[in-house]
Amino acid sequence: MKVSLISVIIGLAVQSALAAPKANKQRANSPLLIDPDAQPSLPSARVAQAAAAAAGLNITDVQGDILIGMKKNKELFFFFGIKDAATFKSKLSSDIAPLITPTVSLLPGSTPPNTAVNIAFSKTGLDALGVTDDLGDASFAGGQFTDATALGDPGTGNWVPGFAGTNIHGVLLLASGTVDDINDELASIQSALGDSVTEIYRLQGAARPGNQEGHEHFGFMDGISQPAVVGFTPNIHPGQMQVPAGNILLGEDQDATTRPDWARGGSFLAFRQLQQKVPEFDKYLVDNALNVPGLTAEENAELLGARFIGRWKSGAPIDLAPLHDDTDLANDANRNNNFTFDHPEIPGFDITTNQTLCPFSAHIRKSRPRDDFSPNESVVRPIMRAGIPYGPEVTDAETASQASSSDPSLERGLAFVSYQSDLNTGFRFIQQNWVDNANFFFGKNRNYVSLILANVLSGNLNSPGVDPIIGRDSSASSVAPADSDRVVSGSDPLDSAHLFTLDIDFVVSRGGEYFFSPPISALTGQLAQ
Ligand code: N7H
Repeated sequence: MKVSLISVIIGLAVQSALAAPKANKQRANSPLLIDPDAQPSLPSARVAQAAAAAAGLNITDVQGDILIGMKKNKELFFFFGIKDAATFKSKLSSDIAPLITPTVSLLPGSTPPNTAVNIAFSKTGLDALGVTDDLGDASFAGGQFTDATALGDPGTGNWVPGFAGTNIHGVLLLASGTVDDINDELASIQSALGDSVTEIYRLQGAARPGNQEGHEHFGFMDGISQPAVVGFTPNIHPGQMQVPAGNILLGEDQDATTRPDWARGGSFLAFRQLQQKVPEFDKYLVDNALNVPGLTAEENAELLGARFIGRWKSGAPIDLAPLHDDTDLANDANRNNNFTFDHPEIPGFDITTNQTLCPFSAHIRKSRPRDDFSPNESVVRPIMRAGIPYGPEVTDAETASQASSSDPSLERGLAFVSYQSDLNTGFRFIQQNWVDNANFFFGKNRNYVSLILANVLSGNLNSPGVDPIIGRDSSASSVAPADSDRVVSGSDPLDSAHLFTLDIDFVVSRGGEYFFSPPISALTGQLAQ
């Protein structure tokens, strides 16, 4: 049965009237963290400690960045090489380990440091320290440089030189309320480490200013949908994915891989510097605005952007607010994740064909397909996203020319960070098998979504295309060159067959590296020996 846009919207209005009461936020108490309403709040130190104790999790040994999400105000990534392993080990144990901020110190109710410090090591970094234990992750062992084309990058020509190779041994992550405080802390760390390390590259991130706090550079609120980790987040919001600690932390509950004992409570950190072409993205939306009756041209351009992402700029999901942004919905953590892409309450709605509400290609549907893998989201690929925007705001000159400046000091984007216990089933799987897979549902998981697949095969549906934001088809024998056409369907709510040809990469990979963020105890133990 065909369902009109209008009947779908009426069905949604009924659902919205039955919405749960608004969540009460527990505020973070430090200028080093932001806490926008749309993001899930952190548990208090007391509540998290009780949950952790019950689950056998030691959150005073887990580094602070891993579980708190995209909440840093200012954050510096300082990438280094180790020149003198013996001195570095000794300083790591005596001077650096005491500075490392555990999870519990960043939670409401605790006394946070002025500047939080975390540290993580690449495979070549562990090798340099003489730590050769197998951590059980082939992608980590191989490093990101050799993984570039598998991730859809058009080679490594656009990579920051420091990332192109295997010279980066580690990264220090410093977060604070001000860049000055970060620089002071870094200076004292550098003075402690002396010549045992050398700087390879640094990237300064910052939450965007004013009412854009928490929004990434295209303007969309980020960090809304994060997994609730058993033993850390006891209060789960409706629609939040609950995952065992072993999905994010090595050696914890339901981590199926054998790990060295000393690595328990650590996590793999995928870092990517992702440049965002903001004026070009905005121009594309205006030039290709939708044609939904009753909306202005500007609203039709905004709607196309929202359908590329799957959320409005406020963070409201289009699956619940299909035609207009809804800030109240966005800011209510009890509602802003409470959707599955399926709508049994709407008569005749068929999740396998109906893209009226959210396209199959939308960024959030590609990266978390929810009920497309029904029943009960059976294929879970949890990652804890912990990135931060970098670079300045768009200048007036860029807005006027509708093009990003070539001035390197004006580069902007997302310092993408995700934590997971297995790169190949976490970040890498999402990027390769869902985001970069133009056929998405044709993939290895065809049995889960066989109905959708059947619709595509029988010609009732177009191939969804790659994720319009970060997807680049990597299935061919060689990856397509930068800015080659990417074709996306489903983005027009009135005509899902309408194809959008994206002739520019809105997001450009500048490279990155895979790291292991060890438990704090390892900094004075295994890594210092
Ligand atoms: Fe995405 N964006 O603004 O377009 N992302 N992302 N991401 N992302 C999300 O729910 C964005 C990137 C995920 O559970 C939102 O938090 C940008 C990579 C996942 O429903 C927005 C870039 C990968 C989710 C963005 C970028 C992911 C998610 C909605 C790069 C992994 C949660 C807010 C410049 C391979 C999906 C939210 C869920 C959400 C944006 C990168 C994954 C607005 C600009 C590389 C799993």
